[in-house]
Parts: sequence; structure tokens; C-alpha cells
Amino acid sequence: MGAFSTKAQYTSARVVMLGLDQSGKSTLLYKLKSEKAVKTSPTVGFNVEMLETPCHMSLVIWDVGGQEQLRASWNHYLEDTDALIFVLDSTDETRLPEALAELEKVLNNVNMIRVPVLLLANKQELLGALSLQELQKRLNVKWLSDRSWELQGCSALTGEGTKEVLVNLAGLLKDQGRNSPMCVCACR
Ligand SMILES: Nc1nc2c(ncn2[C@@H]2O[C@H](COP(=O)(O)OP(=O)(O)O)[C@@H](O)[C@H]2O)c(=O)[nH]1
Ligand SMILES: [Mg+2]
Repeated sequence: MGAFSTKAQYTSARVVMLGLDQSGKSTLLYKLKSEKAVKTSPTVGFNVEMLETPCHMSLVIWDVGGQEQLRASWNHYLEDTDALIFVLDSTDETRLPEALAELEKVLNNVNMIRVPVLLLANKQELLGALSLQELQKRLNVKWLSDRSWELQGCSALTGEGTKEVLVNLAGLLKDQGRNSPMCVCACR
């Protein structure tokens, strides 16, 4: 679980990033870390980075491999998670049902009750990317009730929308923290 300072601020949080393989998780992690587009290869296991939000909240972000044979390991990463990032490839309509089915499984995990979720519609810069409205229509918002959540677009490749990822995460953690009066964040 995230740490609380004596000033009752949410100072650090553990964030797990999941999504199908090729959705752009590792590209996003390294874009957030270094602002550079890093050439990725399929993640076997995980990558982990500590990042700071503009309001000085430390986020430890776990990027877990999304290939089918690795998804069984996702459950291990969900214990003590403060927030989930789920990355969707907005250009891959064919695999969208598979991605949403995996999202549903994750949200049904006992460790994920009330855990806030940031859904990222990645690859938005590409022609033919599904819009946020189109994606929202296909989402079963029932899974997302009883938690703070947000759907945002981004491009891990160009960096468009990636700054908002950290701000939105901090905001979601803050919203969730309303149930736990200890959590304060000045981001928004
Ligand atoms: N056009 C475009 N390509 C992206 C974007 N994000 C990732 N990619 C590409 O998608 C492929 C898979 O990215 P990767 O980060 O390895 O996906 P992961 O399997 O989810 O970690 C790579 O070729 C990336 O360059 C994006 O926002 N736009
Ligand atoms: Mg990867």
C-alpha cells in the first residue's frame, strides 16, 4: 500500500500497468521516465520505474508483460496495488474484446476492490484510432462502478497526453482517498 507522511499526504503509491501485449505499456513507461521514445522488445516478466507526479507524489509503476502466456502472472502483481493503469491499443479493434475481457478479469480480482483505474486509449495519433467516445461505448461501466476511474487518450510514441497520465493518476488516488481521510494531493 502507498505510504502516508505525518502531514497526512499520500506520498507514494504502487501502480500496476496491464494491457495486452503490443498495446504500448513499455513505450509509455520509458516515455514517462525519460521523455524519449525507447525501442522496446516484448516484456518477459516486468519493468519497474519510480516516477514523480507534478504534485510530488512518488509512483512506483510496474509494467507487466501482456502476452497470453504471461497473463496468469498478473494476479501476483495485484496485491497491495493502489491504482491500475490499463492500456488499450486504440487502433486494434480486432483485439478490443480480448483486451476488455482481460480488464474485466483484473477488475474482478479480490485485491482490486475499489482500486482506482486509469484506462489509457493509446496510439491516438494514428489514423483510424478509435475515439474516446467509441471506446467508452464498448466499456461495461458496471465493472467500474464503486471506484474512481477515468478514460484518457494518449500517444506513448509522440508523448501526447502522457503528462496527463501522472496528473490523472494522482487525481484518481486523491478521489479514492476521500474514503480514507489521510490522502491529500495538490495536483488538482
Ligand atoms: N504509433 C504508435 N505506436 C506505439 C505507441 N505506443 C507504442 N507503440 C508501438 O507499439 C509496439 C508495442 O509497444 P510496447 O511498448 O512494446 O508494447 P507492450 O507490449 O504493451 O509493452 C512498439 O512497436 C511501439 O513502438 C503509440 O502511441 N503510437
Ligand atoms: Mg512491454
